[in-house]
Amino acid sequence: MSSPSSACNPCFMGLDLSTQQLKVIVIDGQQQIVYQDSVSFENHPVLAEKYHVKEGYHEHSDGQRFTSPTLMWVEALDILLERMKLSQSDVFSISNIVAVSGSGQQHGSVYFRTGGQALLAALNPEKALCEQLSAADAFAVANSPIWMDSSTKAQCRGLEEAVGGAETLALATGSRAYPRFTGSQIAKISQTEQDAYGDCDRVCLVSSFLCSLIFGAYAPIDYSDGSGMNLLNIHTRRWFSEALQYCGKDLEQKLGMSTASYVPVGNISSYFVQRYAFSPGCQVFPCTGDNPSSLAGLRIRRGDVAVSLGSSDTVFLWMDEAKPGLRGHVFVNPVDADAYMGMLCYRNGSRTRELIRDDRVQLNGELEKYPADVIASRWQSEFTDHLLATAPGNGGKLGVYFLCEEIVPLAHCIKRVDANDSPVHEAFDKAAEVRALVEGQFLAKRIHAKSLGYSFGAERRVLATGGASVNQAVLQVLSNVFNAPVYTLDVSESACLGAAYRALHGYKRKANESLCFADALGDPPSLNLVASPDPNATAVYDSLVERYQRLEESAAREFQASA
Ligand code: XUL
Repeated sequence: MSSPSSACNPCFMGLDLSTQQLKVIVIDGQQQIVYQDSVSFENHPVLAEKYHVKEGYHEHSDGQRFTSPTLMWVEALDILLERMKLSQSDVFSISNIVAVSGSGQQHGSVYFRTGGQALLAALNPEKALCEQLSAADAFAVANSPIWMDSSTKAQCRGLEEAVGGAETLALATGSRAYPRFTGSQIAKISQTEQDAYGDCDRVCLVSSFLCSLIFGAYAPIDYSDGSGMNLLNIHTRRWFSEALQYCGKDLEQKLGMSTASYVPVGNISSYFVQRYAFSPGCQVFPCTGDNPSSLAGLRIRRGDVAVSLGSSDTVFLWMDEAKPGLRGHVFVNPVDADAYMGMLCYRNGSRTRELIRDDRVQLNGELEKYPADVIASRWQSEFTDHLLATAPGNGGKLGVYFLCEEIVPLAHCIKRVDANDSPVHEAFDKAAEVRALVEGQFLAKRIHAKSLGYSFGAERRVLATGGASVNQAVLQVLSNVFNAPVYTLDVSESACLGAAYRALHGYKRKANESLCFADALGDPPSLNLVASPDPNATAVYDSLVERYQRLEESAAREFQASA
């Protein structure tokens, strides 16, 4: 039952357990933010003293293992909620929160020791969560492997072989095997820490772990974050048994159920009701991964492409059909389980753009060190000048600029060709070099989006975010390459906000199960139309697609041959 006040002013809470911090956003029924806070794992004095993490994690001496102390995440939740309790005011009361959801860094895993379920159900509201879970030694693996971990290459090979090859795995689970994906991480623990694996009766994702704490019992893994494990068949939404068999004994029982991201899990744990005065009727909705939750936070709708132009570039695609392959990822869509979400992560983003602009084109080396603040101020003028001095299609000059090792595709080189596809070994002149880079990066996004199953319908929009989205000339190229209008939107903390939006959607679905996310949320926040496609330029890019693809393939083949 909701309290009378929550019935008048219902609020919706989103949590985000990210790599560096735990965040919270509470919105009211009009989607206005009424409360917001975060706890940094590295900088909060209590956490800093106890866990000694740098940027939220421990990097191990082999440079491949990356873990975070699981109890640190629990203690951060204690701190965040304690502060929230003390911050209540006329405009914000915890008792008004009627629904909660969350998001978590993708792929990371948490291992509850057998009996965790009973422990979560019997927590004493007089004591902090961390104190009780620590005293009970609740985790069979004390340090959770996180998404930065790359120590499982052998298990990735084993997993792909066990299911009949990389392509079979990708077709079923949405991605080929990646070291950070949870399947190979679980396999490594089941192979190398047999006692810990045997002692564990529930393997959670970071998202379902957060949800389990709030729910007070083991919570299901949602289909969308579950798609980042190499263990869920994204078409049937059932566990992919061939993969489970390779990754660990009795894994199906240890993973538990999976569910659509908007089906209620149940009411909030009585622990939070008694300790923080949450309403006993407050509903918990499945937590999902940070990238799926960002799709909700950006309110991407059917047919949209979101392009984040940050130090690395990320593309989210709303897709009705999935055609997963050896590049990129397909997840079940977090706001519509009958649809899909495509995701492409490029390592060469703004840093590479800036280095090319500044003639610092060496492979490796400077990329990581190059200071972001030097760069930002010169985004506008110099890039614009170079792009305006050259024409769409760049007179046939094309280039791939993988200054750091790229993942889509796996390649590490610079390659340029002239209009006859003859290799060019020296840099083009500065303006042509900048144009070749920008056009190539956007052609790559278009090509890889299509190969994941994205369909270029008439209604498509491109939503641009991130640092480089301030540059209109860059966005005009994006618009011409995608033959779609480009809008900018200014949403910060999209994953956390997305969790609050998803709580709101789930809550409203109670009255009408067919209510879709877009209808529950109403009109998206104001978008600014910044570029419309020019049909002449678009025709030029249509004619460049195959040539760019060949150039990229030759870079990928070269890399493979040298590996
Ligand atoms: C996505 C990925 C990262 C994490 C970061 O595949 O590994 O974006 O989700 O939190």
